[in-house]
Amino acid sequence: MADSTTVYIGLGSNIGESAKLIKTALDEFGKCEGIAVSAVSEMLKTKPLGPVDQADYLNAAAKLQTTLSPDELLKSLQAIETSLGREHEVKWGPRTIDLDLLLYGDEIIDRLELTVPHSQMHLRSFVLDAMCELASNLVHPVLKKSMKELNERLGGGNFFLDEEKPQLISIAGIIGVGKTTLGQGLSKEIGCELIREAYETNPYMDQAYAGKQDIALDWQLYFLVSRLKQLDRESLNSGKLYISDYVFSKEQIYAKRVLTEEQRRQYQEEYVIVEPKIAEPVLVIYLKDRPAACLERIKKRNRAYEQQIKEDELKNFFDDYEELFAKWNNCPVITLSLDKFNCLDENDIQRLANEIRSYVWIS
Ligand code: PH2
Ligand code: MG
Ligand code: MG
Repeated sequence: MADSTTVYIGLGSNIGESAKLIKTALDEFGKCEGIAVSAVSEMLKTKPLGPVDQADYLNAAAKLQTTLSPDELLKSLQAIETSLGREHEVKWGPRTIDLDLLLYGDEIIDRLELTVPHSQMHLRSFVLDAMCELASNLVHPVLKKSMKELNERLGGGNFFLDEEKPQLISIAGIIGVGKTTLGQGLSKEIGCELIREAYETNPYMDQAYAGKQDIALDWQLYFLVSRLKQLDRESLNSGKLYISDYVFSKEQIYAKRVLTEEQRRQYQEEYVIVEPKIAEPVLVIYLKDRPAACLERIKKRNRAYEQQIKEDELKNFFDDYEELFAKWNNCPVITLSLDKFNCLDENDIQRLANEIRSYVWIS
């Protein structure tokens, strides 16, 4: 097709004979003047995303060549939806066929009737799995990351921007990686509250790092209570942005590493009461650096109690964090390697803040 644009369409159905409906929609594309289908992903059965209880979906993506403008193409998609029995339905509700314009070349369109790239495609594994099949190296024009990279952030999960939740962004990573520095830079750039780990007030830090095993339980329980005070979902506002310089899930890492078996049993009794009350992050920023480089930073900032820390201990925590995020699918995770990102560079902070805006609900 002369002077055509490459576009990607997301297809979904969970009413009627979904596989047949998706095939028919693809046939209809082919019949449209100015549209040619050049590739189609496999159809994937996916759990329904969103607040509505409904049947599983079949989802797929298609690559098209078109000479139509974005608005003409949108009209064609809507006409095909209507011809296949799509009715006016509730938001997030079940549908016979849903045809979403995901990408139109590398155009960025932000109008009431049409947003391209699709405003939540980067939050949905059922979209990015299909996109990876068709074009894993294709770069998202707003986020400037490949489909593959965006998909890896989701851990197989599907998410949506939920204004009902506190918009908590948690920064994770081992001691000395620069979580607080990043949190300070980001909270200033984005203009939101920074929730800082209460280690200065924890009266057990010195003894704990000096290896006094009998106070380890008090040490960890102090943190547990302070996390609850800071991250109790009742005390955070829905729709409001917060950044914390730690991720609550690290409590289990520390409990495993620093408590004896008996202490851990006692700790766990309190943990199961606290854990359900804690606001889950809507986004995690996982900061990564070599343990040796983190040890250098620890020496430089020279907090007395931290000077005992050995590289081997940092390596253990590094492995624990890697394990945690290898199976994490509670929210998207943006992983930053410090060989490519500088927490003190304003341009790096600005770029990251812009990316973050696509992963949180902003009024
Ligand atoms: N579409 C929705 C709501 N939820 N869930 C899945 N898995 N796939 C969809 O295409 C989908 C959904 C409304 O458009
Ligand atoms: Mg849709
Ligand atoms: Mg739609």
